[in-house]
Amino acid sequence: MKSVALKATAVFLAAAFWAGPSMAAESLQDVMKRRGLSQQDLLSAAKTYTPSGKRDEFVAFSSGGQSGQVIIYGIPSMRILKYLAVFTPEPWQGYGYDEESKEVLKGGWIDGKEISWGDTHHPAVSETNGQYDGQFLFINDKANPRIAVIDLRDFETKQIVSNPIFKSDHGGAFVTPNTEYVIETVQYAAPLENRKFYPLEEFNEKYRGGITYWKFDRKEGRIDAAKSFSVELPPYSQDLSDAGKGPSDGWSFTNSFCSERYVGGIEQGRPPFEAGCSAKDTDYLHVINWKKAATLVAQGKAKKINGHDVLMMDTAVKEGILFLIPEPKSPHGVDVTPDGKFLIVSGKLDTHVSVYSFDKIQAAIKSGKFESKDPYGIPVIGLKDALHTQVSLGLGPLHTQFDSKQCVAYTSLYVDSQVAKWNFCEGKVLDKLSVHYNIGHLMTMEGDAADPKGRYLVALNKLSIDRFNPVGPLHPQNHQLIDISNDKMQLLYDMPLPLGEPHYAVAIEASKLKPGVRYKVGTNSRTDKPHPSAVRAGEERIERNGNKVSVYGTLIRSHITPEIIEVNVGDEVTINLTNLERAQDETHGFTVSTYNVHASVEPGKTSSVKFKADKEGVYPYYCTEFCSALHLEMQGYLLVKPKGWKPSAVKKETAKAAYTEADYRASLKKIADTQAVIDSVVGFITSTNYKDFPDVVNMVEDATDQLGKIPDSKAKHEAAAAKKDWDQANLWAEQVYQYQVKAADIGLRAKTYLEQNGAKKLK
Ligand code: RUQ
Ligand code: CUA
Repeated sequence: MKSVALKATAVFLAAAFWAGPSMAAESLQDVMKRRGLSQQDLLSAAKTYTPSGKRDEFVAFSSGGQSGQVIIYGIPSMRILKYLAVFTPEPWQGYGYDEESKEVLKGGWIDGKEISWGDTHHPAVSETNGQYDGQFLFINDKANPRIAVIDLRDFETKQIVSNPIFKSDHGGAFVTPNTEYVIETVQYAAPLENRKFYPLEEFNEKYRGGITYWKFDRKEGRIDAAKSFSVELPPYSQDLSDAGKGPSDGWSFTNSFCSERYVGGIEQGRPPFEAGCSAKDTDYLHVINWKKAATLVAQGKAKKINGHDVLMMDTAVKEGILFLIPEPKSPHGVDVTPDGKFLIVSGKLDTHVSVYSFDKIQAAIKSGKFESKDPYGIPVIGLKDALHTQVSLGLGPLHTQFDSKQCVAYTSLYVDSQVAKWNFCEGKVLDKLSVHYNIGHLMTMEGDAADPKGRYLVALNKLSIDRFNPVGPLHPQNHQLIDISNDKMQLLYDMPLPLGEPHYAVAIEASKLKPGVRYKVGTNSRTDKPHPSAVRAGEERIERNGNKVSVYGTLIRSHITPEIIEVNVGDEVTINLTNLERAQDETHGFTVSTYNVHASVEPGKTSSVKFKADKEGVYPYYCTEFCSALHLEMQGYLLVKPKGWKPSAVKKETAKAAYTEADYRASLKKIADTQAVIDSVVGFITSTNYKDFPDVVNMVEDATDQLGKIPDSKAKHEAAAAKKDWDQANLWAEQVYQYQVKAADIGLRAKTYLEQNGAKKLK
């Protein structure tokens, strides 16, 4: 009896110690009750919860809408991993605040003017044989027709190209099955010549749509504008596109709306655009043989407009590469099935999705069976002659994505706020799930590739209304995660996305992404080439050339070299900094107070900031990433001297001795103790097969670097001590300790890494 009571007391004490005085550990039932959770909630939680240290199966790239950026998150955890800077300056990444990224943004200037935002809509991952290869990401800017190229080796934007003939775009970016071309389609028709005015009365004659095929040079990792071309199209508000694959490879498909060519004019008593642009029952699906178009351009059959090759409509018709097919009603988007045999188009004002057969389209073209010509002479294939089937799904069908299961597709229903699961081969509905609210795009895993991965679907809802804690009249968007691995869809999770309106997203198997963790020392990350102003340790210097001052410096825990930069007011200052770290995640940031510059300098990278020192004074500069225990001390001074300033004006005052011999002895003791820790860590590391772990080898090199700096400082503190200069002796001893601390820090990281990654003991 007594012993039971004692035991109970011990348990109680332990519980009080660990969980606080009031409660013992909660059971699952307790938590369910306390938080009002159902069994279904628990099941959903189990399907999304990703324990600390575990990673996601898929990585999603979402357009960041008006933020001009890309949002990257993991699936199924829905944890945001990065806001990737694309069209808009972004301070954390130094994007638009260092010289290298300013060059990238400059590629997107239009008519010599800076454009500092973008309306991103459709991201696309590069493909090989129609399958996501994880090498590059492309995304468009609808407002200012542009395409950006992002390299997935370092997740940085490398290039922005602006469309030479469009004034807006929408249907980009879409890639051909081997990323030969990146497709960008116009949205609102306008004259193709730049800075050319025609009144709206001449809309039908002078305004044009079009589609641009940007040539992608995979080896360079850049779009080659000189080898890119466009096809002129009627002023039909071309919308989204998709490239054919498998049997339909070599063709691309673009839907359109407002083929009424209505020009609005509510002010003049005419019905508004929305009425005029949806008056007809059908618009046109554009069918284009891009492979043949490329050959025609190579043969010189294009016309130069604004210096860019454009295949004109009459040539395209004459050469038989451009066809139209009616599509009902106010269509939006076109999606090619994974097998490349069918194209699916939804009409926003129709309850149907229309499934077109590529075989039937080809048969009609071959036999010359057309129902009419449009006003521009383009042959129109009859809807009946091209249709495989039509399926009634619900109100406001928009976009379609595919499952890993044969013939299974998912379509968003904007008005119904539902996802419809259906079979496009047999034309029947399989399941429906309500979402909240007004779904636009939807995305399945690699769901527009030749080999979709199934598993999850994300509904990109336009409105979140009351789903989240209110944050004022402007609401976040809502991405809802849905489990599609079973017959019935199951809603798992709501994720607010608070950065612009994400339009489309793509998700790739995480295992296909293999980004680096550091650059080769001295790399300009925006050109992928060695930076001409990179220096190694010991080569740091400041050069003056007239009123231009160039600083060649380095960053390594925990100092910036140089620590003092003196310039004259009016000088143009360029500070180039190379991060010498090899350890993963040892990024240093850099800024100079009040000069509006910032750089994010990841291991190995060289970045430069440039500014005119146009005001005299003292401006601290510092590292902006909390990189080490001595991060706050990673600092320096920019001294901007006034005109005519003379150093003799300063009265030198020697500081009084602050340290004693006892302080020095204490420092030596501290050094000896720290060395013991280092020795034991080194002993552990070298007793394992650490050389099999490249990350650890890098950390060891890094630590050895730090330790290698000790003898110099040691000689200095010993020399000062011999002269009984206790101030100097102490300060240099302290520097030895700083090197030790950094080495020990990396050493401990390496040790933990080895322990967690199954390193083996050497005999
Ligand atoms: S859009 S909600 Cu810009 Cu892709 Cu269809
Ligand atoms: Cu480097 Cu903080």
